[in-house]
Amino acid sequence: MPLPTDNLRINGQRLWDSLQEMAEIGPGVRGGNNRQTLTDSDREGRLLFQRWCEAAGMTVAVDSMGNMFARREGTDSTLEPVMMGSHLDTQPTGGRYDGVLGVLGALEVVRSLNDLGIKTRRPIEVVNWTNEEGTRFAPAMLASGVFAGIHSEEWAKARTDKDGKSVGEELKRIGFEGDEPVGRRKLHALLELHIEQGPILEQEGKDIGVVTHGQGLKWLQVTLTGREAHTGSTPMPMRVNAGLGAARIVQLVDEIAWSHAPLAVGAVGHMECYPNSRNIIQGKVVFTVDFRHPDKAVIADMAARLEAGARKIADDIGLGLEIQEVGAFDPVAFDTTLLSRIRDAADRLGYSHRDIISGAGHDACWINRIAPTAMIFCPCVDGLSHNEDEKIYPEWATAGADVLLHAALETAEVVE
Ligand code: HGY
Ligand code: MN
Ligand code: MN
Repeated sequence: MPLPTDNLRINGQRLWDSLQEMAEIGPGVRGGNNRQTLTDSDREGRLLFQRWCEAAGMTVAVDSMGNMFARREGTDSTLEPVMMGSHLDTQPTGGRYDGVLGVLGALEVVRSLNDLGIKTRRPIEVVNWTNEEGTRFAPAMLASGVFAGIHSEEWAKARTDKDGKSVGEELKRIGFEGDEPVGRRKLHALLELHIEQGPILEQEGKDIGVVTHGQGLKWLQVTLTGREAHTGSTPMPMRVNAGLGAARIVQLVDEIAWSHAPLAVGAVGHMECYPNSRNIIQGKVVFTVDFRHPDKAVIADMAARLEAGARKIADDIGLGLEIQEVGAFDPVAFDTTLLSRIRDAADRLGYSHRDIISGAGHDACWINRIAPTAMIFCPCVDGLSHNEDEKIYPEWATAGADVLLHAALETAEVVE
């Protein structure tokens, strides 16, 4: 259904300025961001977001997992809202746009509706989900997972960071443990704008990615236990080297992923070595294997082969081995009605588009379990993300938010 004017657009300059202003909070060391969840800088970013939302005439509610919901009333406030949003937390060496574009792009949609004097039948809510990244506290998409009924609130609040601080304690400390019980708030639909974090859209010269699916993920935390000993005086046959075991398992992860080319991916991003002294053979190594694929059976095969292979490597060296699943979600298929609206909006606005599968996980993957959900991608330079050099162009952000505006308006129903 074409809108009263097909040419409704957001204010791209205002969106770009807001993205740059938010990026000043929790700066990284090379121009990106280090605004990890539930840190002081996350609190500062949340407060700025809240001020902006209130200045746009919205009321902001916070649930017991710190999820923030900025609400713009519709003409019928009894109807379930259309939600748009993503996350403001970043990786320790993250970029300015991963997650943030989805939150501030949604805020820009509301700011533009205010400018244009457009009313909608359904309320609209802009969302900031707590701990999407899963870097400080595993797993990723933690609070949207509690909201969707995947994790219990108690289990989620007990997750601890490397210093032993818990999600529950840190939520209280930064003043974002809201009164609203997580998950009580209902929604009609969710739309999430996000950067692609991959190379396809830029390589193909496409403005918009219509995200039809999200691939599945499995995080396996491996603990290898050997024996600390002197690196100089201990004969090779006497060594029980946890570091050697870790190196062989990292190699195995790569081989398993390549065996399911071209779609499978596998890597070890997190690794802690103990005691991590130059002249002590590593006594313990803890690391997380990250496997992903659009097919659930392939993920299961990769995990099974990893466990069998790790057992053999540990036995060959004489290491203790513990493997614990610390994150997992199945591949998701997003809502076809919302996807059609996204394609139609891109066509109406003159933006090129292609269907695409998300390589990264997103809060939308969990919310898709409880309400119609879809995602919109914009390109990113060289497909680079989770790197301070992450880069997008203002026109890419504008195109994504324009499409979000149109898809949200069709879903929230414009009132003449
Ligand atoms: O790991 C992910 O895919 C997301 O960036 N948290
Ligand atoms: Mn993200
Ligand atoms: Mn991310």
